[in-house]
Amino acid sequence: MSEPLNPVENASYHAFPFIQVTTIEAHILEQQRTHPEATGVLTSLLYDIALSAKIIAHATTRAGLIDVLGKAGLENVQGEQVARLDLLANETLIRVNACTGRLAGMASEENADIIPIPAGYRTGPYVLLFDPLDGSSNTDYTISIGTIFSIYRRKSKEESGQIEDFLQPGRDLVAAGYVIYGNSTVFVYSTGQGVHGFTLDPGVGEFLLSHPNIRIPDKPQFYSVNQGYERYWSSGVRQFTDYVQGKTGEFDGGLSMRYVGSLVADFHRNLLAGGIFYYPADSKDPGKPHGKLRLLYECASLAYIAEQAGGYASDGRQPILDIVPTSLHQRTPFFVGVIS
Ligand code: AHM
Ligand code: MG
Repeated sequence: MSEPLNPVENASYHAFPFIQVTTIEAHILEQQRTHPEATGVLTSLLYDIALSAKIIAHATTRAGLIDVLGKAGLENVQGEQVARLDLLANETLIRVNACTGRLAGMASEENADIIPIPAGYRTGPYVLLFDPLDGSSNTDYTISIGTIFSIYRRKSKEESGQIEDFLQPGRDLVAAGYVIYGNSTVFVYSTGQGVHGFTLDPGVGEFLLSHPNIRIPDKPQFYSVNQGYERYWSSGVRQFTDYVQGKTGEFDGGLSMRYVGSLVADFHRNLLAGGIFYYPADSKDPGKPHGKLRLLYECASLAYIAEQAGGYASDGRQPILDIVPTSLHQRTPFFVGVIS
């Protein structure tokens, strides 16, 4: 029998299994090193988004204790009721990012127009788009919600960002990601070099690498769709649903159904466990013939993450990343995940 290691005499002894601790900042810097031409602006911008997420998480985790629940009594540009946490998350992202000199402008699901950089502040090479608090109809019920973001390089030469800087196809994304505020807060991002996830350690206030190189499993487990709207679907979407339910003989009797009603939560689960999320076009509301989800604030970013993780995303006809947007708040049918 071999002698137990003596921690004093053996440098290789560890009381706990050795786990490398990587902060999000160290990870982004490491990825930047593979791009010698990088200036560090993108790295700092991603870190600013992580800071915004910490501030938002600080509010969401205390939501029943501080006065942030309920509706704000306003309608947004989409004609939807704005939750007070929507406003808090939106204001946080705008205030953290407006004056850093890294952006030429921002666009938010909550704002009708481009959010300019305040007069007197420097502008930068990127534009930032976000859904500040996705799934906010769930905020009052302690259900997971999230932030979704995308970053493009500006195209225009003017000082402040122009509409063409924002209406870029997902293929031109420089970086994208999301934050999920669930039983823990997890930040997932990609700069085109795989997908990486970080869990917020609230004790030290840092996002630490917890999910390196996420790959979506080839074999789907779940399908996620609001089946309450089935009567408004096309026959094609109904057939697709029969298929994922195994009614046409696939998937050993069918996939299991999971639907939270927070896109970030449904997407995150399916990314890690394997599955498909869809929000198809429906005839429920003649004002929204392309479904509910927004191309620029929700779908392009998650499509980019899905493709980087080995999955796909489509509007039913073409890859989401190939769609050239024509307006800031345009909606699209969305099918994302893996089906094999
Ligand atoms: P939001 O950005 O205003 O929260 O709306 C988007 C949300 C998604 O998170 C979710 O997938 C969808 O709306 C749920 O809609 P529905 O209640 O119609 O199923
Ligand atoms: Mg949303």
